[in-house]
Amino acid sequence: MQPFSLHVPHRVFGMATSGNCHKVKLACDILRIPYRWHETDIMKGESRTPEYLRMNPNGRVPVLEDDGEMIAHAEMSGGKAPFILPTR
Ligand SMILES: N[C@@H](CCC(=O)N[C@@H](CS)C(=O)NCC(=O)O)C(=O)O
Repeated sequence: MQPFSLHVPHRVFGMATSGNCHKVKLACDILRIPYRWHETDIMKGESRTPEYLRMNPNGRVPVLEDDGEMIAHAEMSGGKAPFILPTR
């Protein structure tokens, strides 16, 4: 796994009320990873649009874009660094 770039602004697609998304936000804030938050309302189907599914075929939030690579399934445990797996 490559380390995150701290120079390019990453994009995070997430829903503010989602705990899974909050974990990514928290990890970025703690690790000072620069990002722009893109609010994505799963209740309105915004994670199931063709455009979104091209970014993340599993149709779920959160997704973090790292230098053009779309990364999903963010998990963080016990205050340790997040485990982030590529979508493909
Ligand atoms: N293991 C994934 C789970 C992601 C997940 O379940 N996201 C939910 C919101 S918390 C979601 O997008 N649900 C919408 C759907 O399944 O259509 C992660 O930790 O990122």
